[in-house]
Amino acid sequence: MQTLSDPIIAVSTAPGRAAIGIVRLSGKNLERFAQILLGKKLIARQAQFIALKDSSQDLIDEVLALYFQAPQSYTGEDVLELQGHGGQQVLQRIIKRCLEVSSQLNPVEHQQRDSSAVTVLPHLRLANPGEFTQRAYLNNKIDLIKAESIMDLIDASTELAAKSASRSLSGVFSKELDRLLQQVTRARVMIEAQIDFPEEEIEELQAREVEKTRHDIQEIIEQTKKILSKARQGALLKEGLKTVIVGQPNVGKSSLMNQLCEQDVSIVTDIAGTTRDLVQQSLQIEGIPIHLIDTAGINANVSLHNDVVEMLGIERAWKEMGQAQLILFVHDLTRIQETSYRNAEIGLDQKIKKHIGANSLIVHIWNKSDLSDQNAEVEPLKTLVKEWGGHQQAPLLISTKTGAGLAMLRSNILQGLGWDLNLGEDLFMARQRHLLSLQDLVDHLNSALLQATTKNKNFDLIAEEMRLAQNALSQVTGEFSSDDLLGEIFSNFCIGK
Ligand SMILES: Nc1nc2c(ncn2[C@@H]2O[C@H](COP(=O)(O)OP(=O)(O)OP(=O)(O)O)[C@@H](O)[C@H]2O)c(=O)[nH]1
Ligand SMILES: [Mg+2]
Repeated sequence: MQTLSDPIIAVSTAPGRAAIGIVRLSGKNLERFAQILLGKKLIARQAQFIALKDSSQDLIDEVLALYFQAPQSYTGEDVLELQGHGGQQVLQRIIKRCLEVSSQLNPVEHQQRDSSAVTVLPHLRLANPGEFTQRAYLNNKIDLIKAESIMDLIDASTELAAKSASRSLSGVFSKELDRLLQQVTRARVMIEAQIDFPEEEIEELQAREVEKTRHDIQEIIEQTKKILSKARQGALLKEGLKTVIVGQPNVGKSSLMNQLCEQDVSIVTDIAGTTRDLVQQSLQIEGIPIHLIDTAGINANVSLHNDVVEMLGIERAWKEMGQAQLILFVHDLTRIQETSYRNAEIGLDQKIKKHIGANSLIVHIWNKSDLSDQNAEVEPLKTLVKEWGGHQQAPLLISTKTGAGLAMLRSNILQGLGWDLNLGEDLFMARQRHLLSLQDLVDHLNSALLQATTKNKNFDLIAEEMRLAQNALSQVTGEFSSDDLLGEIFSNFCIGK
């Protein structure tokens, strides 16, 4: 059976042809193993040039060996890095040789470094995805946030994402959370002290203490909210935003898709009902990944003319809308005077609102502004925007033909998301799980505050809320995390990391 105390080995560089490739090993007491494998005693942190040979003394590769002694290593265990040439066959032969040497090692060779006891170590095995980083976490070299940011840094597809991930890795996010944790702990201690004091003795003192605690909790809530808003932007950077373009047939959805992507990804014709299937493409606005989906035009009368393909397309459009964070609802400016068109718009708007998630956002866009007298249109649209609600202050008029209004649309999308461009340099990478725990923290703090404000205060209840608040916070850094969560996080890493 595999355990986390087995020594492990993996190729840590990407597959393919490259100048160098690195094989990495981690485990307890690797020193003797390294000496037998390489025929040389290694000095910690000193690169040594070695001709690595197989059991018949044929050369496998000339490697640079680097040895890191526990606990001063990436994993907190002994780590051996063998830098060979970057061909897959060479690296696999190095691994094969290491496994062979390990399987032949006599248990006596595994004598503990710091005691005379002889322990039989399990044989070297291939590492699971993320297992090096998992060990770094288990050996307290890094917290969970840093472990996650290592993966985010590797995966970062934009400069801003990479910058944010390195800020998380450098500990900016962890430090902010540590500070919060200290504040929560301090407030918790104060409240627990109240439980132990007999009421009659210290009534006046207690009143003062409660006031101070209330003030402290309020401050922690404010702090958490600030961190949450930065974390939200960080999460957006990582996960991107699922955006669906919807509207009646022929309003210009596919034309908008192509304009935003700056590519001809979707077919455009003047025939209503051109788009049937979903067309998907990812793009970036100010470094934020947007996963854009063009859908079939929603035709209220489709069942009347019994077009099966169109019906299936519309079904898919509704399904995507249900999962989207942002809906770009496109309208045709040239048709807003038509009663049947307007009624269909109003019906569609109501249906969309019922269908989408509570936190999803709708942006209304009036297209084909090049064909209409805009000044005449804006006033009635203002009323409509007000009626339809949402964050939009003014009607957004665009022309996918001339490109007019598209810059405005882009900034409208960012504004609607609450994106603060000024936070650019101040961001750290975050994930949905961080947001959920931080929101949990705010909820428990609010409950504690509510209890502390009521007349007949129940200090046990306040203390319990503060305990739950502390737990929520510890879950983010991984101090209290379930094995399932850890398994999920590390299994998403690549092998060798
Ligand atoms: N003048 C003008 N024509 C436009 C504009 N946007 C789209 N069109 C035209 O409107 C027609 C429909 O455009 P599409 O982008 O295919 O519309 P759609 O909403 O995707 O249509 P379906 O897929 O059929 O639902 C095409 O003939 C486009 O050239 C615009 O801004 N100005
Ligand atoms: Mg279309």
